[in-house]
Amino acid sequence: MADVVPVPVEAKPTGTGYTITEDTTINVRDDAAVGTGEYLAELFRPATGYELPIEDGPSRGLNGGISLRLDGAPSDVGKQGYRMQVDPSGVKIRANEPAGLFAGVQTLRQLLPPAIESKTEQSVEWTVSGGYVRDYPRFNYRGAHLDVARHFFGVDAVKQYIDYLAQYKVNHLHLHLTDDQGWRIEIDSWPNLTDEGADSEVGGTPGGYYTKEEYTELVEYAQDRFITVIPEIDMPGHTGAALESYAALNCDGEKRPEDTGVNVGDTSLCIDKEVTYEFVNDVIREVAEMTPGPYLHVGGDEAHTLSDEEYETFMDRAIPMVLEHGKRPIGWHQVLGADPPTETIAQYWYPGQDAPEVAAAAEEGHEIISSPASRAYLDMNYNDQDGVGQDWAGNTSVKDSYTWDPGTFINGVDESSIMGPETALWTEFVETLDDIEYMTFPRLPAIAELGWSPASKTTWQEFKERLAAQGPRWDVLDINYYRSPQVPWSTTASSRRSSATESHG
Ligand code: TNX
Repeated sequence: MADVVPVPVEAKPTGTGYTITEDTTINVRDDAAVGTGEYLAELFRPATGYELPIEDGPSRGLNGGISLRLDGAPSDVGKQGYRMQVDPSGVKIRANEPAGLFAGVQTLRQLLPPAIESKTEQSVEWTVSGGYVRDYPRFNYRGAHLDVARHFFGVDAVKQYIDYLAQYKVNHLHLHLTDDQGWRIEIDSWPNLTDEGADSEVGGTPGGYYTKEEYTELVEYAQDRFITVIPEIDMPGHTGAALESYAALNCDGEKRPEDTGVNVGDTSLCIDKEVTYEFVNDVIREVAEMTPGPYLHVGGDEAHTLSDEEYETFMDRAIPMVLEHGKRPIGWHQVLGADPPTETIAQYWYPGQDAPEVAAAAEEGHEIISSPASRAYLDMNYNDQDGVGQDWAGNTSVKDSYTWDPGTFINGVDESSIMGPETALWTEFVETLDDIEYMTFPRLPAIAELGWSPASKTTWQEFKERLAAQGPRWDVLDINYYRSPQVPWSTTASSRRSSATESHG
């Protein structure tokens, strides 16, 4: 029970456990739990080679199997928590809501040997150690951002990322869908956005975009894992791809040239043109229509070409459109400069702890997502040698990403105003899924634990041991993780990168 990440609220070992065998069944009584039962069966079938049929009805006899039920959980585990009991008669997971069962399944997965992650049958004794777990999150919101604009990542790569988030109980995926270098989401009323604005990326390679069907496929894949997709349409700055697609959106009436560089802050929609607001309204409407989740992110960062008045003029019109189309607006914390309505959530991203404007906004009732670049930016390099990212917020070691408190990081902001932490992975220099994995592991699990586990249980000394125990799982999953020297990885564990360089000499 000791090695689970994020560390559970309460876990007590109690002797003899349960062994999954070819006779094990998955028992599900509530319709709302069937999806999670099937997810669990699909997760465990390849490595065990067992059938693991889903049965409805009470657990029978000594081999009670794995039962998932929406009753019998203590009320203090809330909507996302669960209770789990493991003894020789079986594994019982109980929750108040399906999301809690899903969280319990992720814990169960980590209680089995790493070989459970294999896609081929392994001959291993599948014993879950005996014990009792009671667990629920510290923050209801635990997010991860992925920039698919600077480099485009297709449906399969994003699904893989979603699986990684699910594994560590992250429950929001923020997709940065538009920027200077590419527009990545189909909008019917403005077709040039993807006909012209999607065919390149940083460095001049081809790029791409999601059709509406593909976006919906991602949203549903995430939903099945209790992850809410948050689409970001970054405005009024970071709009080079839109300005490249439509001459009318430019103040000078001329299309902006394709942008394959990494500059920021030098583009903006034209604040004084009415067509700008028709465009913004159409885009927000269509994105809202294809997004079942409650949030829509309007970006709002680094509009350096605009005066404060122009910025405010723009946000005064754009933010109400988000509300009119039924979504709650989120903006990077600069959005607070436009004094938006209090429903607007501000995502804090500067590296430091002093942000008086954010503290004042929290005081007025705005909720805050905590993504300080010095801790939560997965595109920062680990040190001067390791990483495929940047260093403007400083190098960020695994320990740096773990040793902060999302609830108290911003001076003057009370924990009650913090929705939760969110990692950000900007992809100017992140080009492949291998790169994504290298920057994400092990820092995303670190921040996922800060988002889920009680602050009293998150000490670096213990965490680095738990993290080390994840290494063999990542090896089996073929994840290209960074073998930080801060973490006492077991000597048998080897990442793909190091096994390629070390063991074939
Ligand atoms: C700042 S963070 C940006 C992004 C860059 C990132 C690189 C934020 C809201 N804006 O446009 O990609 O730095 O780390």
